[in-house]
Amino acid sequence: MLNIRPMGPHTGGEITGVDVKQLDDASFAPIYQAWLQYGVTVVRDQELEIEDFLRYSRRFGVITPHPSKSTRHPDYPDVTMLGTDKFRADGSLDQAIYRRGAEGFHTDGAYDEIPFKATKLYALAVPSTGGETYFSSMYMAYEALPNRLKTLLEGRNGAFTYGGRTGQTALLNPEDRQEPPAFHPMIRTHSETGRKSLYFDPGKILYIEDLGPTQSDEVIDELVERMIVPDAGYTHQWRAGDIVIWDNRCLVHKAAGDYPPEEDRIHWRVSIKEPMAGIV
Ligand SMILES: O=C(O)CCC(=O)C(=O)O
Ligand SMILES: [Fe+2]
Repeated sequence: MLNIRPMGPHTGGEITGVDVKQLDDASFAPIYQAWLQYGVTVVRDQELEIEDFLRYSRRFGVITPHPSKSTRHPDYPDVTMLGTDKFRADGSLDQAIYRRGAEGFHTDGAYDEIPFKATKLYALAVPSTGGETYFSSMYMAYEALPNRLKTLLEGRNGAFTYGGRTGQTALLNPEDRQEPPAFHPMIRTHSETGRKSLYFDPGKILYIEDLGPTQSDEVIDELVERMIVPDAGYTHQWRAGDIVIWDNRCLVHKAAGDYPPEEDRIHWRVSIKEPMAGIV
C-alpha cells in the first residue's frame, strides 16, 4: 500500500509500497503532490529498465538532454550516467566525475533560458559508506532573508552560466563552453505552489543585474552565507533501487563526494523542464 512520510522537518519525503511501472493517474496524483510539498522525494525499492525510468520521468515534465555530452548514455542521450568511467586509462581518478555536484550547493540548469524544473536520479549501485546527497529549501532561505535583501532582490535578475565566475566547464565539450548567460529572477514565484523562493547558485551566477560589480559580488557573498538555513535540509542516504527527484525551482542540493573511490556509485539521471508556454 502506498505510504508517504516526511524525512526531514520540512524537506524530503519517502514513498514506499508502490511500483512506479504500474501507476495510473489517480495513484500518481498523491506522489506528485507529495513531491511539491517536500521538494525532494524518494521512491524506494524500484526495479527499472531504462525505458521504465524514462516513462516514469515524463510524468513530471519534459525530459531534456544535459549539455555534458561526454557523460550521456551512449544509446539514450536523454540519460546522463553519473559515476561511470571515473578512472582514466592511466588509473588516475577523474575528479570531475568522482566529485560531480560536490563543489557546493547548487540548482541544476540555471544556465538555460528555461532552467530545469526537476532532476531525477535512479540508483544502480551505491557505495558501502558515504556518497549522500544534501538538499536545502530555498523557500526557507527566502523567508529568512532580511527585508533589506528581499527588497533589493525583488524584481531583479541574476545572470547565470554553466561555469559561473570560476569558469569550471570540464565536463562540457570545448564547443559548448561559451554560452551566453541566462537571466532569471533572484526571487522566484513557484509556478505550482505559488510560494516565493530565493533562486541562487553560487557556482553559476555571474552577477546580479543593475548592481555595480562591487555590490553584486558583496550581495552574492552574503547570499552564500544565508542560503542554507536551520531545519531546511534533508540528507539522502542512498539505497540501490531508489528513485529520487528534486525540485530545482525551490531547492538547492550538493553531493557529499566522499565515498571510497574504488567502490561504485552509479546513477541514471534525467533533467526535466516545464513545458514551454503554448506547447502542450
Ligand atoms: O550525485 C549526486 O548526489 C548529485 C549530483 C548532482 O548534483 C546532480 O546530479 O545534479
Ligand atoms: Fe546537481
